[in-house]
Amino acid sequence: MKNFLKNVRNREEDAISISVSVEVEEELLPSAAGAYLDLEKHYKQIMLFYESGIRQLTAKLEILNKEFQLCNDRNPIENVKSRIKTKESILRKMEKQGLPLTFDNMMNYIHDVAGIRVICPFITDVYQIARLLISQPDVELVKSKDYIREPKENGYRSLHLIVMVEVHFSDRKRKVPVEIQLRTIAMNFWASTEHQLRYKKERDFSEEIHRQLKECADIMAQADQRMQKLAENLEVSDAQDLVW
Ligand code: 0O2
Repeated sequence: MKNFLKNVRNREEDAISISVSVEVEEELLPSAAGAYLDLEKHYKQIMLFYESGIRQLTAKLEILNKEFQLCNDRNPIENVKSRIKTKESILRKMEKQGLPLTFDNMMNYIHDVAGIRVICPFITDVYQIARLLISQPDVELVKSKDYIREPKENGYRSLHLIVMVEVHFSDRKRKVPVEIQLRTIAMNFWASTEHQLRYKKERDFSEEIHRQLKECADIMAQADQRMQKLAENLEVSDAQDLVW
């Protein structure tokens, strides 16, 4: 009995919200277990909400890619990956922002619980796909950060969008926030490898390592520019599309 109680308590602490407190007095066991089950169910419902937003947007991206392929004989999207942020990562972000750990705060202030990464061959593809997506009536742009035009200090490049996408559930229509990161293959090569080396490890890199990482990012950016020029010369892409 004691072990079971301990188990309930540990699993409850793992959960995202601390707004439901579970008593661990032995006589309160039935309601404690009930509260835990409710919490689990609520969490699953919320995750379904985010998962549905991802599905809706990935379907749109697939359609855009196929349509473009039919008209232009090439794919502007190399690949699409999606993820739901882990509970640990959500909690870390909320704690960092000083937010009380409640479902409401998660849904109102953490906009990258659902994330999609879109990898494109050319820079023009990145902007074109982004524009086509947000021009759809059921996709609302909430925020954008153009780290391609203004790369981060360490050389990170990507176009970040926070969008609200409409999803129809059995009884109502809801707007789901999703973060979309769009970048070229070269930008993704840098970001993925740099992530392996450093991101989130909070490891202190020497000035020299920073310099080398930045240099690699610049080499990738130069390669992107050259491929972009080639694509324009070969009329595979249009410089007019370099607009956000
Ligand atoms: P993960 O594992 O991808 O989820 P905001 O959301 O606007 O309050 P935030 O969260 O700092 O502020 O957003 P920002 O700056 O737009 O970037 C967040 C995400 O971009 C990160 O998510 C990474 O995916 C990616 N990113 C940003 N900077 C870097 C970088 O220097 N290197 C790499 N490799 N990726 C980067 P998470 O939540 O940190 O991680």
